[in-house]
Amino acid sequence: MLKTDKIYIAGHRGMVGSAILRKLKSEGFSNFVYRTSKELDLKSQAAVNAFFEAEKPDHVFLAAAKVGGILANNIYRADFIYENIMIQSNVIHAAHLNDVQKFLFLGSSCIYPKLAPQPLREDYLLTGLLEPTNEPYAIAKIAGIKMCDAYRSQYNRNFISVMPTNLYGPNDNYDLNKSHVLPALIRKFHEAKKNNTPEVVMWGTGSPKREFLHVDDLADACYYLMQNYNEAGLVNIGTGEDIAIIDLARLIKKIIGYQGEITKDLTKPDGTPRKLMNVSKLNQAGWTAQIGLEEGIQAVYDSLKNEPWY
Ligand code: GFB
Repeated sequence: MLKTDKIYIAGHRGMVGSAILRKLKSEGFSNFVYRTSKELDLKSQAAVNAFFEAEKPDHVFLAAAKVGGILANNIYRADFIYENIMIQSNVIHAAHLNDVQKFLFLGSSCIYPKLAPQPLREDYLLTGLLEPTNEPYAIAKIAGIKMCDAYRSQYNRNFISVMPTNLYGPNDNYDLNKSHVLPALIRKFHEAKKNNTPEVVMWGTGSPKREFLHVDDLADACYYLMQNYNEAGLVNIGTGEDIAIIDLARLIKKIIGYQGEITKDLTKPDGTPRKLMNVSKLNQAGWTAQIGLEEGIQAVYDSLKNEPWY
């Protein structure tokens, strides 16, 4: 990417999109185009085509998506498959019609089979059944990967797909019904400490393991791959280490200084038992994550004073 190239970040106000924007600005880029979801409905093919024809971006980061935690994925199944397939299909196709030089598609670690061997290698994709709670979302993201590869094959488009692990960081979602586990537990422990509540309720058994990557590390990896990766297939982005949910809860409890108990709500799903990414492909390409989990969570917690619930 040249500093003069026009860069479109779809989803620039979300946790991932805003991190990519921060990273590119820090690298000296300034020729950006972006629209809020009110200004441009990415589910509308006509609106997306008109936007691309008018703006003709050189590079595109597709960070706009319908996202959420295990409960939201399991409840809003139709929304997760419809909205994500519409958004990605419209943006990928418009990128082709308007000769975008390079396109980065963001997927998720939930695309891999529920019981695939760990750590997850990129070639485990489509080798087994998916985790039921997020299958609609996973199917949409798998379709996006395959679409990027199909446009590379038929039209020689340089559209790449990256698969981040579970993410956290600035501009995360703290709605307890829609969020992922890490922001949810930060809010739960903070509110329990503030209100002197005797216990914090953790969903499920706490035995599933998850890998957590700070979104600034993700943005750094996306920048690196946009500059250096030009192949079909997908690239995992993660830290290469995971933690049991119960141990994550204890870590967040310690960071926030909550003294009460952790109890388990076994009516909530555990989801996939583990989804640790094999990041050797990325590491061999020269990139490794820099932000440790405890320091990352502390930094996020220290930045939350303006949240309405804080
Ligand atoms: O982060 P999370 O919602 O999504 O849940 P997944 C991870 C684990 O944390 C599950 C447990 O075992 C949850 O039961 N958990 C414990 C909690 N307490 C809580 C809580 O208060 N809130 C939440 N949300 N979880 C998502 C996929 O799966 O991963 C998405 O559904 C996406 O599609 C995302 O792929 C990265 O990691 O299980």
